[in-house]
Amino acid sequence: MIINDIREHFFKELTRETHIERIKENSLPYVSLMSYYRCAIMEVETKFKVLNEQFSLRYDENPIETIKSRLKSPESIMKKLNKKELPLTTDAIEKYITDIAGVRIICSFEEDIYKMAKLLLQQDDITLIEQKDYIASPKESGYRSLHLIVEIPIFLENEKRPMKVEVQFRTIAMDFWASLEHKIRYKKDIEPELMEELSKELTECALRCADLDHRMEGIRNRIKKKK
Ligand code: 0O2
Repeated sequence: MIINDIREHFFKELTRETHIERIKENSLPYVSLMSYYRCAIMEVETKFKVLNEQFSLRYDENPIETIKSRLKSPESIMKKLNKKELPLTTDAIEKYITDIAGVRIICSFEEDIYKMAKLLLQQDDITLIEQKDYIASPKESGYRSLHLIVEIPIFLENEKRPMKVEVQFRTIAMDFWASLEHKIRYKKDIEPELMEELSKELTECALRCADLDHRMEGIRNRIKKKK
């Protein structure tokens, strides 16, 4: 009896270990790819930190308020692949999902957004893949932001790998609105009629945020002129 128990235990342990080994083997390409995206985020973040540092030194200005970065979660990646009817492979992720690595640059003023975007795009290791200007043409929801999909190389032990990163530029007001709107919209227990009402109000709030941005920029420019 004891021998049988030991045998069974040994067998279970063995299958558990092989199972874990299999999972590790199968997930290695995914884990590696995510690690490359993390490196790409670091590269992009550094570029903006350097620019902010230089502006601080040369002009006594900090055009960037905050940098927030995120790697898309496995659940969101899966959802997006399913929505686009793509195979669940690392090749499909790399080729068709452009926002796995996301860097959000929160600027003080709208003008700073375009300045920072231009300075990034003129760097010779950056390739622009796509640009969506939701500041010039806000979304129906009222969402405003400048989105760039860029390709940036990361330097690994034996290779140079181009990686895609989505850079979203927002002012503090744009980010304030988008963060709260995102929270409200994802609340599952709001009835459709109330949601419609709230959506209208949120769009109105977005317009007020835009107005605030323009007024604050006006104040900044008046001070600049005086100087
Ligand atoms: P998360 O967690 O923020 O990344 P796609 O990206 O392919 O799904 P599309 O239309 O090409 O679709 O992308 P779009 O609209 O240019 O950019 C999508 C991202 O912009 C969203 O990411 C949000 O971060 C942001 N966004 C776009 N519209 C709105 C909006 O109305 N409200 C808010 N709060 N954010 C918005 P994800 O994938 O939704 O999520």
